[in-house]
Amino acid sequence: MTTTNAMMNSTPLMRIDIVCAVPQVVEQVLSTSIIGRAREKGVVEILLHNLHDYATDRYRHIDDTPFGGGAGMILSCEPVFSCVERLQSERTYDDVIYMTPDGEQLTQPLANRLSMKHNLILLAGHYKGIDQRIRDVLVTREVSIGDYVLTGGELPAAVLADAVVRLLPGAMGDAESALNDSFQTGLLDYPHYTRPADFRGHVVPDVLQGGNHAEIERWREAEAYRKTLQRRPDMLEGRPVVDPLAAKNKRKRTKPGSVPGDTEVSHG
Ligand code: 6GU
Repeated sequence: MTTTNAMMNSTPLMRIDIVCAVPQVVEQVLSTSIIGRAREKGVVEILLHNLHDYATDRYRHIDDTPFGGGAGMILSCEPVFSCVERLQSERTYDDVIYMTPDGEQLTQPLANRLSMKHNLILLAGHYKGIDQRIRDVLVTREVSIGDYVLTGGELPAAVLADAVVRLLPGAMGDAESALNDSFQTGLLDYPHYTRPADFRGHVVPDVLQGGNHAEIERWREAEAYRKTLQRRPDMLEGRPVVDPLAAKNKRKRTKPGSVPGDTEVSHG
């Protein structure tokens, strides 16, 4: 796709600065597909900063052994303070987010809230840990992408950026509006099919091949509900029990905001 001037937003809605040891990993992921196009269109500006560029010794070391002993290397204060303070001298940041498995878990409501911010710094460690003083002084929020451990914060930073940027107005076409995503609707997604209608005897449900849109909508909601009940009953807690196939007038999918703890996205 080519980017025309008409498509360019003069000021991006959001700027994300990612501070890490291996920017190539993040750059690759965030240059592709919807996020890559959002950057081309000027919806978001994402800048990568290599901590090695802020090292003070000639071997560009950014880590050192831990006080008190133990295995693994610890990301040092100097390169991180130097990089983050330089950024902060140029603009005000809403948050400096440290990606760490002991942070608050990334959920759709958190992604929604972060999508309302204008300037974010994402800090990714790549070692056993980072000097606690970085967390005490610079970091305003700590986020994990789930209960498992990765070798570095680069992929988590890319995951967070992806989850947030796709919510920005203009990042996706209206048809794919992020508001219809699982976790925004409060239900898991219904099954999708495309041609052919019969693939090696596996057939597409009849209802989808007919043109009755109300019926299709009811089928999709019933399937979404069934899958959610089966796989994630916890998501249905506090939600009125409805049988979508029986509820003729109540065809509307649940709006974002109706699930406890959920946050409606409105950039208006
Ligand atoms: Cl944010 N960082 C690392 N290193 N591992 C993780 C994570 C973050 N979230 C889940 N596992």
